[in-house]
Amino acid sequence: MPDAIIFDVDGTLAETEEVHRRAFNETFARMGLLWHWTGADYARLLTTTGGKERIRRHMDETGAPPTDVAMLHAAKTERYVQLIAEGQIVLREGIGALVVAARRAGLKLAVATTTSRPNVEALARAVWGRSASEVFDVIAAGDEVAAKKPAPDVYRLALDRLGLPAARTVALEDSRNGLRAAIAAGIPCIVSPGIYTRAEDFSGALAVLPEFSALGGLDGLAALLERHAA
Ligand code: XBP
Ligand code: MG
Repeated sequence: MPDAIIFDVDGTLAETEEVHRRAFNETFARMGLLWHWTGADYARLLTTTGGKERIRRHMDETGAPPTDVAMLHAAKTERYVQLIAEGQIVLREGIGALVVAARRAGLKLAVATTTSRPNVEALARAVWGRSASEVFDVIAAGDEVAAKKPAPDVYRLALDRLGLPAARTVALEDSRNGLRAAIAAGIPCIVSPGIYTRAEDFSGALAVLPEFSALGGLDGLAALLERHAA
């Protein structure tokens, strides 16, 4: 059994990306920018992790006039938090049960995400009715590290705060960038792709599952890790 499970947030705990996309588009319109990201645009842009980085890429690609990215992104976060609070989202299949079982078994729970802390708080409040720090022992967020996924920084920060070696933990992810980040930090990683990441290459993953419910709970998780270690 691992000592800790480290969860990605967007696409893993819940299918949040369409809420992110809506928050981006509503914010662009409210700020008077004639920008709009369709689902196809967003699928492409998502390979750049981080909202601010994604906005900068859009400006580079379209030659849009310079915009205050930090201000724009802060407004997007505010809108995203509102939308999540309005109850737009549910946990992905298997996540709720896994969190309960892991807590009961005394495992530590952590988050390693590209998104920022207010978005993790909003999600925890909406789906568990609790603050994120009541659900997770450790939260490592994108704005706390120098480089976002696929860099290992946010996973290393989570390990540091857990006080555990990588091999005693397991990561759950939905994307290739997330998988690469976990692997680069030496953490075994299980993937269940989300709506935007189904076609990605997950080589190096311990397992690729249709949903996290297919893991077979903590026993299934322990069996997978044992096979990996053998
Ligand atoms: C998810 C992301 C995030 C969200 C937007 O990556 O890339 O950027 O799309 O969040 P992962 P912010 O699930 O691999 O962590 O706008 O708050 O950056
Ligand atoms: Mg993700």
